[in-house]
Amino acid sequence: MTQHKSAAVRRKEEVLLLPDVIQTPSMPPYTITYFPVKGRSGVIRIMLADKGEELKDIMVGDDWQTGPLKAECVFGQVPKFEDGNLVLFQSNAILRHLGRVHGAYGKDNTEAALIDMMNDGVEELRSKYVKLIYQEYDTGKDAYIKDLPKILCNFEKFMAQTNTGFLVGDKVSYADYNLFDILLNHLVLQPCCLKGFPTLDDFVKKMSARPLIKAYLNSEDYKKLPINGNGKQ
Ligand code: GTB
Repeated sequence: MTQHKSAAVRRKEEVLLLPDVIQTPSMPPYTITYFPVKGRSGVIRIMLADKGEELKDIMVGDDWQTGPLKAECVFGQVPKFEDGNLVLFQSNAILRHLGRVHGAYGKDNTEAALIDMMNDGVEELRSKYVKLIYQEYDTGKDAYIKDLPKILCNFEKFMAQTNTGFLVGDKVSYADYNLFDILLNHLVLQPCCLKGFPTLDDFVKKMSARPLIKAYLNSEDYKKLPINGNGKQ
């Protein structure tokens, strides 16, 4: 697959070419505009932390509906993500962009297709999770937790069969970051949810131990953000 360079990568390369006197010490990072929660920004934050990339935050409040941002959002929702002049909405499109730019989209079209497939599976799980959290937490949590093993089993089987510690191929992909993020949410919802899923359990441990992810998970930046906007988790 062709690897496109992000504006952040290009800027780093350009700065290296500049004479010392006009080098600027701080380069503009990627920017995310979102509510002050992990939500759909969580995986983007984890992925960029693992890639050693900076992320500038623009936090929006509940009053965002009345300002100019809402109209600017292509689908009326955040996150909004900026990579130089490129402005993206839709969290999975943002992940795929970062996957292409940072070499986390498989080694060929076959792997890319399988990575997309697994990410669609993660999105289905995330959508169910969001519905539970925002619409039926008090009435639906027991049924959700009862049903969860059926869904986790699909990821467990697929990853066990890949047998590399990742969903597809032998390198971390954008779908791995997405699975990792949603599994972290589920470990808060139901701490024992990975019991009986040794491959997923091992995956979470290994992802958590990647040095830059470990540092990020231990940081105030990570800890200060609640998972969701309504106090439920
Ligand atoms: N399909 C879009 C995407 O993937 O980016 C969905 C974006 C979306 O749902 N945005 C919500 C929004 O803008 C906030 S994320 N709401 C304001 C509005 O519609 O006016 C809500 C959310 C919280 C937590 C999780 N989670 O934990 O996974 C996911 C989504």
